[in-house]
Amino acid sequence: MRRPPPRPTPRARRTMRELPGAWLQKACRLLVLVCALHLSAVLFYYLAGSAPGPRWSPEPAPRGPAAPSPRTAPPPPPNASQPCPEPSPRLVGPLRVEFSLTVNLKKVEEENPDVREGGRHTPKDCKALQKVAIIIPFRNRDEHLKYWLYYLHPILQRQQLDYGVYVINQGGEETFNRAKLLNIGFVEALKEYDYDCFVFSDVDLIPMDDRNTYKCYDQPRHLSVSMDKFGFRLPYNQYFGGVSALSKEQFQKINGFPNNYWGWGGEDDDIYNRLVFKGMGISRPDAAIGKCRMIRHSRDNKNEPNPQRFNKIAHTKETMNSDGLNTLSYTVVNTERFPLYTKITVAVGSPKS
Ligand SMILES: [Mn+2]
Repeated sequence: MRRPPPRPTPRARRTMRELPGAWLQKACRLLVLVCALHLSAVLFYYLAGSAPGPRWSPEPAPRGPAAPSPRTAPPPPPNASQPCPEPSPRLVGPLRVEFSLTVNLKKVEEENPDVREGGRHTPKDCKALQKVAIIIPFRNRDEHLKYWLYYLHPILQRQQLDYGVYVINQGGEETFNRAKLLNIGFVEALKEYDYDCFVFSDVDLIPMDDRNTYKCYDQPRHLSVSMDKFGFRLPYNQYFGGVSALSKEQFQKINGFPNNYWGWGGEDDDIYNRLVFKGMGISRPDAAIGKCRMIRHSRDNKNEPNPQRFNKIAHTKETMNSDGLNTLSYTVVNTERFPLYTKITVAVGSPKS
């Protein structure tokens, strides 16, 4: 059985008759009251210096290992004679890396006041554990270099390294020769400072975690172990391309890198072979810390895949003692000292010479 709908009470009937004017007025008054209450609460917390909810911060909150808050751990007094602690307490862990922003080098200079002319930096508070020359083989990649400088200078300073940035620019129009440029960087950097470690980095690779320290280890180090380009994994176990670090001794032990790989590919495998033939192994960070991004680009002119590379890699053992540091010949065309890097333009010859 269906019950008849309840009849409105007298009070309800009256309210309905007053609608809409009076009812709306009541609702508005209530709304204003709530707003005023909210505003005064916000004002109170703001003045008390602890606004509820997340506070805006100019930098992404550091994740990863504890970056000591200045309140709990005051920085030690500057003492440049004390060795820097290991790992650096200034590291923040994973970093956001993207290439959509526009980099203004003037601004990067201002943001890195402790980088000296030529792209040099020495920690103030402690004595760096290593003197690191960063060697970047280069030609016509100024846009990529801007990103590299923007991201790497802050990272390298947090890693508390005594470092210098050397961009080795291949002059002329001959086919690109990455490994020879790296050899030249080694020799030229040593003319300037007593470096004990050399990081060889492509200009388009940015680490995504500052715990991936750009320094040398007991064994030659491969740093770019999980690149976005390869789905954040090693393309193959012997891969030694991208970013690597060798101490002065390790580099000299293998007679440097080959000078005869013209065009793209193979030189990194030759370097790997050299290390193995001299009884060394590869040291690597774990896959999470070793993540890095490569700036997307099309293949450069005059850097076509080298068709001879497979044949050459097969003969590293016979060629490594007669092709390398001991046969390196080139001419420096120009040395320019910019605020954030030193650019050395060189003539490297041609495949036939
Ligand atoms: Mn690339």
